Amino acid sequence: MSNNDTIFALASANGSAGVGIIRLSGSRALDVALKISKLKSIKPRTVYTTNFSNPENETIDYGVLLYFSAPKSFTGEDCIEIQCHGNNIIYNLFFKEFLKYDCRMARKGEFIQRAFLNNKVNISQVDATLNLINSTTERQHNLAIRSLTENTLDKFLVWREQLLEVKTKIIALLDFDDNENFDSAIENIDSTIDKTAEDITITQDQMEKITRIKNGINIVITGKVNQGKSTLFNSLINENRAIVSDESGTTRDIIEAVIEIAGFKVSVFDTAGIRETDSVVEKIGIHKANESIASADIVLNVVSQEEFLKNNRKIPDDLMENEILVLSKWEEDYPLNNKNRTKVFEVSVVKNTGLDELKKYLEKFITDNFVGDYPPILTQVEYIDVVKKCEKLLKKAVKIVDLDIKVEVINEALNLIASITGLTGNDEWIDKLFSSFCVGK
Ligand SMILES: Nc1nc2c(ncn2[C@@H]2O[C@H](COP(=O)(O)OP(=O)(O)OP(=O)(O)O)[C@@H](O)[C@H]2O)c(=O)[nH]1
Ligand SMILES: [Mg+2]
Repeated sequence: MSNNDTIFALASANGSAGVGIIRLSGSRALDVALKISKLKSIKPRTVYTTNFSNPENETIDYGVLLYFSAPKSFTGEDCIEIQCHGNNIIYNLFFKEFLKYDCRMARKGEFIQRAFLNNKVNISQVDATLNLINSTTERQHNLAIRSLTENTLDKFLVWREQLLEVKTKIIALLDFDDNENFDSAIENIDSTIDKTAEDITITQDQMEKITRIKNGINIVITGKVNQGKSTLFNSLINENRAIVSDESGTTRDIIEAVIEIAGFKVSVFDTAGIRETDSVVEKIGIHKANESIASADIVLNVVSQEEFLKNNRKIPDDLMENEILVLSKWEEDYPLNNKNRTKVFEVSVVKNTGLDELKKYLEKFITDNFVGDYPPILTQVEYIDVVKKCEKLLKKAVKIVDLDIKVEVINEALNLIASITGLTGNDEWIDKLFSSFCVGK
């Protein structure tokens, strides 16, 4: 397989539809278009309506043909777009013809990869396009469309500038170490490093939040066995997904459901009840439950009224910041005297009490924590890793007295930033990024 191949794919979704769009890109695209259409010549950016047929003159379909000549096309190569009737049989008949003319089916993301290699889009636009195509909520769409129109590399370029300035200043000091303003120069350098590190810290937090908005905010329901976790799960997602029974240890595995709260994509997880058990399967379930708590944005700790009254009847003071105490099966009158009431909800699914308050609180929690004026920024996990490493290096650099070592560490940070701003397209994770696209993009 080579990058000189002429590639084709369905650009619209599979299956029956009013219109289906097929794309061809590469040096043979125009020739193929002339062969399968009845057209004598094809001018760029002109709309043609034509019959499409095979060499035996059997009609494949009737539709629209567009030609975008290189380099003024999406991929930067000669591109043909065919708008036909939306139907898999028709698509396959077209593909059979293309194969005869030595074209091949595109790999996932190959069109946009070619656009990237031909400098038609930068990595920031690739990332934003992927987010746009995959967005399922308005918030995700909003972030993606902003990233597509604004430059998500800006932040990295600013940091690069600042660190290059730091580097130049350190080198100047190395050359003239009898500089009478040495101390103030060092102070100035360190303050720039500090400022950059601070900005990186803030941005890193925003990147994590953006990733959450993109991938889903996690709510994990946990607690001992038989507390009504699965019942709560079913009512939060408005569907009878998890098995509910009065048998302890009903839920063994993690069950996930995706819902939308305040315009955000939210994944709700029901987990195995925590208890001492000899069952191997249940133990695995409990282990998984504990793991999922670690990555939760919100933990719903479910304790039934019976369990609560049996124990010390006290609401713990040490609820985690993201922990909400759900006092379930709360059907007997029992007044609670506790200061920390905002994160405690008495709920009965049977009597339908407390649920609305809990849902409202979840909405508020998510809105307070995730609505923000985020800068357009790259969002792949790999970028966050780079930013984290960079932050660490800068915090280290400020403390280093030896100027030779200091400049070395700054250089390391600069190289990390360059690994993003100067991407060449050969990097392994860039390949991963392109393969996250569907075939046809
Ligand atoms: N009275 C009353 N019963 C409830 C309520 N919520 C759940 N239950 C009952 O409590 C029992 C246990 O419910 P589940 O939702 O299966 O509890 P769980 O915590 O998921 O249990 P495990 O999966 O075994 O850990 C079932 O018989 C439910 O019908 C409630 O609000 N009121
Ligand atoms: Mg359960």
